[in-house]
Amino acid sequence: MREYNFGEIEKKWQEEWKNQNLFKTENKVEGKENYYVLEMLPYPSGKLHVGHARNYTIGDVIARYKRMKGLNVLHPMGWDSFGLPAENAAIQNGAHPAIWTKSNIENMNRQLKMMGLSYDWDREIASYTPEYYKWNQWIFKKMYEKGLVYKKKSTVNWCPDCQTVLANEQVEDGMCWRHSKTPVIQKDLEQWFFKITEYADELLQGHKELKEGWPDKVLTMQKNWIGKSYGTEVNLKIIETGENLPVFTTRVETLYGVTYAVIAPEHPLVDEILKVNPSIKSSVFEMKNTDMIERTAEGKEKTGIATGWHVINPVNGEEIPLWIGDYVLMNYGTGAVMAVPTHDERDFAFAKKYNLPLKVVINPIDKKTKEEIVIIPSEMANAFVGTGVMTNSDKFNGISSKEALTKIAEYVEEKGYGERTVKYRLKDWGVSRQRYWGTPIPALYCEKCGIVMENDENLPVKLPTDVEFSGNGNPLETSESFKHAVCPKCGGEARRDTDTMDTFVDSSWYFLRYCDPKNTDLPFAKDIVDGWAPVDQYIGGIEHAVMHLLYSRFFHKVLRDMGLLSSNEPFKRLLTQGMVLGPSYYSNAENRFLYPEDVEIKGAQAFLKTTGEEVQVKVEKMSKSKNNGVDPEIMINKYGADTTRLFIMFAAPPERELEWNENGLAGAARFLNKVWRLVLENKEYLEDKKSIDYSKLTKEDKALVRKLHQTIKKVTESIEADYHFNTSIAATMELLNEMQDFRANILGTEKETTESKKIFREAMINVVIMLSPFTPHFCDELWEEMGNAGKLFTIAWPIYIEELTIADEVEIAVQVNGKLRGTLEVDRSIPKDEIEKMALEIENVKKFIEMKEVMKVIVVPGKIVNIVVK
Ligand code: ANZ
Ligand code: ZN
Ligand code: ZN
Repeated sequence: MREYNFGEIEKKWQEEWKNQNLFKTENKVEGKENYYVLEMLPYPSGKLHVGHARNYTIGDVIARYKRMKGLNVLHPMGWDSFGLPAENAAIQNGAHPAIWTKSNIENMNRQLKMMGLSYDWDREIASYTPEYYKWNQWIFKKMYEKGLVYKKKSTVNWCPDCQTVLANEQVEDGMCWRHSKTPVIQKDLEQWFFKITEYADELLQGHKELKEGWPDKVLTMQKNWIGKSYGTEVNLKIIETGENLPVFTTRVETLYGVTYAVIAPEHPLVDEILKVNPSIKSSVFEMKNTDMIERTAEGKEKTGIATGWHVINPVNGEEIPLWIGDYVLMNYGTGAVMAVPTHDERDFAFAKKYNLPLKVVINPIDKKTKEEIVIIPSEMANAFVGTGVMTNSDKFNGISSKEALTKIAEYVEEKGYGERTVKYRLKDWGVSRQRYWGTPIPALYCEKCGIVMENDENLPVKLPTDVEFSGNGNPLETSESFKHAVCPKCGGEARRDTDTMDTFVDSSWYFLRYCDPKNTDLPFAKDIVDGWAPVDQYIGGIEHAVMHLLYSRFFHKVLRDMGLLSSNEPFKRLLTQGMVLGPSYYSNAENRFLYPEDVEIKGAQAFLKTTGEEVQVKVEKMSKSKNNGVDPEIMINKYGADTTRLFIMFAAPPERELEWNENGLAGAARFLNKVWRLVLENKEYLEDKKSIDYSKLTKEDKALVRKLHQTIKKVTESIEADYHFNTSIAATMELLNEMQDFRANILGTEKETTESKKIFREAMINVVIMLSPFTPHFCDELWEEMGNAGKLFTIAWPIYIEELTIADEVEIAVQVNGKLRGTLEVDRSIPKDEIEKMALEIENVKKFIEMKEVMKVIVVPGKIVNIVVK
């Protein structure tokens, strides 16, 4: 018998599948329903990591399974290939980002092919190609025409030495990543924004449609991110100017307790104040330059500046001081708050620090006595944030604070002091990036016409090649050919926008482009996309719960409103895969993470080979810094793609964490070898191809038939219910054990019948078919060994017969007047009257019916016999 040589087999089938164009998908196939399965497209960093391997294996198993279930499956792959790392590489070693990116894609493409994934490579897309980014520009323009794109000033990180904008990840401890001694400052620049806030409510409402198919935790994260708040905007009159200062509060019932007001350092009023009171200029400047992450960190001490100005609380006419505070954010609410230190933690801390007055307006109620507990402000150690009874609030005294929330809001509206509003935490999406490796923004600036979008026929606006990657400034600004352009409107001279788009734009609609990847007239044709969208099953990491998954939903809705497609949501079902964990080894003596090859493992302990020191072992998320990652390519070379895939699928359900261990891989390899031998050593049983005569089965035959059908059922149901592939594989392993027993104890013995052989053949066939989504090369090879043509990818998934999953022998309870008097072990096929006769013959039953009249006998087949006597 020949050995299972995975290297040879995997290469052979990968070529065969490619030559036959097996995974090519038509947009429409008569009589087949479309099914779209998609894995999040990777950033081409250069090498596949184990998280990718897991993600794509999950997707591939689903794609293959659905195809075998008779669906027309779309399963594409592409490259999220714009972004910072390519540009950094260009700055550091001079290679053009395109060259770096292209070679990374080539390597990862080769690695993906090693895994035997069923992608339709004809639909491959890469976002860095002009054929793709042309449509980013086209969509940007359409959004601009619809008023969904606009420009406004916004704060960015700026390195004075690089003379350039830095991404958050390029700021390290407040310093520039390239200039460790240069503090990063905050600078206001005109930036492009997408008006995602216009869809805030629909993005929230849309959760109803996703409730079934998306994990709760992702919906919750999106809900918090959108952050809908019902509140009231109250106008405080500024004494110095006579103008109104609107503040947003969700707790208007505390309005009588306001003792000061605070505005954000970016608030437009600050400039006016500085004109009159320039002495606070430098403190304001300092406050503004602390980066947002630090400013809003929880538990951070709040900083304030007294402006010397005052505002009036409209409900009681009190004059209260106006402050500038770092805990107030300009881009939420109105950028100004009414402070109630007695009932808000942040205000309390601020008031204590700056000695501002406290005024209690809500007193708690004692739970037992139901009496009001009067709070003494000077004795407060914390703010009282609960509900209670109103005090110090004029005509609202004595009512509950819950009731006051509505009453005071109504009063404020009635008096014209303000009105009730809804605010969202969600902010408009800033898409301008001052860098090269992205989609150029198709805008121009003309002296005469102002901002003008490039004409459609001039799209794409291509990235120029005459640029310098010096690390200083935006490389696009070094290209004269790019900067100088013709105004699309008046034909005069115009300056091209040198910003490029956030790469999240690329990934917000790529799943639609796969449907119609070669379209040159439109991003995609409506009828084709409507045939596929929404994606039936999307698979990716939880780290994309908010931005990518929210931006894509926004784009989908915008494109729908432009009439380009019909569905409301991009992804019907979402699976967020768990992390891959591996053991890390940490040496206290050397104060570093060790490489696995430097440690010796003895049971649960590990020792540094060179010194014998016992080192710490921890199972944690694989990462470069902990030296605990595995390289999927090395695993595939060592064990084969099929074994690697099988291990990944068997070790944990897809949404859970997966602990990588080589023993598990070895176990998967052993199992495949067992299947291999079983098939190759028993080919003789494949000869009789006649169908099974189920009336001629022995008890042992029946047991194997039952196990087979139970297994098909289990495997199918585990896949259907949340893709619990580990259960599917475990069930197949059990079946294999029974087959081995059957082979040893029945076949070739006097117990063997013609039917036994046919049953064994049927089991062999089904094992190979059911394993094929997991280990496709291996199974195609066995399938060929078994004398079949055609690839398993195109074979129908087996169907189980419910009847055959149930044991023939059933236990029936026999009752006399409702009391259990005996049991019967009978074949399920025995008719009712037979069972009745047998029940009446049981010795113990006889005792209870002796001398009595049998009124009636109720037989519930397979369950119970009740004899009613008088
Ligand atoms: C007075 C008050 C009294 C408040 C009280 C709370 C408790 P959510 O629920 O998250 O929407 N706030 C408003 N705008 C702000 C801004 N730009 N920066 C920082 N804080 C701001 O939060 C709304 C509450 O957060 C508002 O209600 C306001 O403080 C504060 F006992 O107003 B509240
Ligand atoms: Zn710098
Ligand atoms: Zn012009």
